[in-house]
Amino acid sequence: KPSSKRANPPIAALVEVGGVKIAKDDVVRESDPTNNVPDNIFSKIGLQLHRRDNHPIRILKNAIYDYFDTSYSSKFVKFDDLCPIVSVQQNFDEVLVPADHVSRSYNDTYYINADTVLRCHTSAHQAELLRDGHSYFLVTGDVYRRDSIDSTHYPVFHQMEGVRVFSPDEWEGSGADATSYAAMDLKKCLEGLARHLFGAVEMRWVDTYFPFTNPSFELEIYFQERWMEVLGCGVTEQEILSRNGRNDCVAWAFGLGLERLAMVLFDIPDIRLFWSTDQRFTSQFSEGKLGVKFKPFSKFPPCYKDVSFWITDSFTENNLCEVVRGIAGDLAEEVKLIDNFTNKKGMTSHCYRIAFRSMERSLTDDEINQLQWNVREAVQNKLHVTLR
Ligand code: FA5
Ligand code: MG
Repeated sequence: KPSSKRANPPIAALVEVGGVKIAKDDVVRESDPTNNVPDNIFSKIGLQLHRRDNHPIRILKNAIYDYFDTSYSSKFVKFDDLCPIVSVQQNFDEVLVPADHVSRSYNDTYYINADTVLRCHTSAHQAELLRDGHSYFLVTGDVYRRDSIDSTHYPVFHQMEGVRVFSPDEWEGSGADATSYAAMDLKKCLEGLARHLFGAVEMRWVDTYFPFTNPSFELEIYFQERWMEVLGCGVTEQEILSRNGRNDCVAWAFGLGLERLAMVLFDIPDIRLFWSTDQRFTSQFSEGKLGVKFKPFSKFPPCYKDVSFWITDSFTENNLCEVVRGIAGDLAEEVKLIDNFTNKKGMTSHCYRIAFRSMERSLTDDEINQLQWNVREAVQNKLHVTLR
């Protein structure tokens, strides 16, 4: 009877990626403190939406390939089957992520053990491909992050990395210094890509920070009444180039969030839909068709449930979201802090509002009450907070 059974169906014990077999027991070990990969994350490994026939993520990937093939006479080498299990060195050290950077924490990243992670970005493959001598490449893959729950965040999503290396003769005659030359070329390339995909769309550049690029930028697109970040990019840190045999060169790199771009392209309102196998979703997309807008098959009502508790020092929102996903799976649409106060004794209380909604059917009151009951129980047992 517990709804959690329906929310998170049973999973296979073995998956295969690029010819490599991955056993569940090697990836999910609840008793191992150096491992924080839950069942529902393991169940996504190997699904590779970017390779599934007529899937919007694959259609988008191919449209981006077309743009690069046309603009750069097919010079970009494409990878889309690199294993998502990588070393800490690949994911962080080789792209100069500082030892104390938050992205390295167990709160943000899925660790298989202290030295091995589920890649949190496709940048994990930059250094090895530069070492292999590639100067133009695209890497598409599934990436994994402990993160919040809402319509534009999901713990597994797809990125496309692009890297282009310039040799000195390319910028020397231009009058610009190497860095400005690369930055200009990068923005021109990505603006061209946006035009190729969307035609006219409202977008803006925002300056930002990444450990592996300088300067660094994000591109935002106006979607569903707000600015949505769709990609990060910048001029590659010289140290990455010199460590990988490209001392005299300059390069740019970008990482696209494919779900978010596909949401804009096809007018898909919620990121969970990409995982749907419901025919009413899957039948709406076909290879090469970029102009089609998704028609919601029906809008089911959300149901809101609040949960309040006294937090402890170790409480984090990502941990709460993991617990909620563990119980409700894709029925959890949003988890949002709606109240936060500290009393005279110094105890801090949080109230979160959880929106439950299925993309495919109406949920019954019984089912939602059962989910909420299970969430409350798990929040108390796993997060050691005191329910109010
Ligand atoms: C990165 O991952 C950098 N590696 C990108 C990069 C590559 C920068 C090369 C410079 C050079 P960021 O963490 O911002 O950056 O993620 C990139 C994109 O992934 C975001 O812009 C967003 O579109 C998407 N994204 C991030 N988190 C999520 C999520 N939880 N769900 C869906 N998409 C996400
Ligand atoms: Mg970002």
